[in-house]
Amino acid sequence: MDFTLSENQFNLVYNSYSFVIAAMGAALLFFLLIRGRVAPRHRMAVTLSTLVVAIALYHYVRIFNSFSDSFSYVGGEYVQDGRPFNEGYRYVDWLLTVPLLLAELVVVLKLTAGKTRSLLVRLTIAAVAMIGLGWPGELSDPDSTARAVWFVLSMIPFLYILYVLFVELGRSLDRQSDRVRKTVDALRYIILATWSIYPLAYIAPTVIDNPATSEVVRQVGYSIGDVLAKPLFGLLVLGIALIKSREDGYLEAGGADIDIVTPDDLSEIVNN
Ligand code: RET
Repeated sequence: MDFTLSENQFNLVYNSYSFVIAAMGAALLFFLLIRGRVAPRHRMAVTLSTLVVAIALYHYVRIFNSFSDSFSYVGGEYVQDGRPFNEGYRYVDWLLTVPLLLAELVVVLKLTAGKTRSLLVRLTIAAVAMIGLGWPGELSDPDSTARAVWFVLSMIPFLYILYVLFVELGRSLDRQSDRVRKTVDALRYIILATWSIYPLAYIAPTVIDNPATSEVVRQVGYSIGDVLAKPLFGLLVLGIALIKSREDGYLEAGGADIDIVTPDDLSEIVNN
């Protein structure tokens, strides 16, 4: 659907993409630089975070260019009359990164091999289903029944993922130390809060009548979600990997006493 954005609306979306690119790039460098401070047996989680932000960095450059190319500046406004904006980059990005994000959380816990496998398989299938079922709805008309049906279908795997994280993962936490358990507990609430941004942004075109406003809300919403769900989440998982490294007695010269996040910080974030 072609529409027109005011200069401020266009810039808000444009700048939010630019912000995400900077955040992903910085996170990529940070995860690469920090990995030596994590004990080798806990590095897999950091490697997965590194991949996630690298994949997102690439896709956001594509999204940014596709968005800019679809508009021309005419009479003080941005008219979407160019090449169609390709939302597909976002879904391909999620298809790759959401299973990796869930894997981060699972592998950092170092559960038994059987439990890890079973969680990874089920969470990956659910993540792929959630995104695959959301995509056809994204392409359909905002007020169509089709969009509502795809939304509901996509919510099923979404709720299943939350069930696995809150109920099943909860049961496997008994063997973790107090600090790790508290951090993981907070992390699950952070997933709940940040991942809920996506379905909300998705329904923006249905609940907001003005197509320009709803497009801005959707794009900025997804961008905020991506910064919280990828770099921030990666930092929190890194926090767990560092706690576990220290619990295992891994001391790296000069690097033993950094604390990215403490369980106290996390409970503060969650409680506020
Ligand atoms: C869709 C479609 C509508 C229903 C639901 C959705 C959920 C999307 C989610 C995406 C999470 C993406 C992340 C990306 C970060 O890397 C597909 C919008 C429930 C939860 C975490």
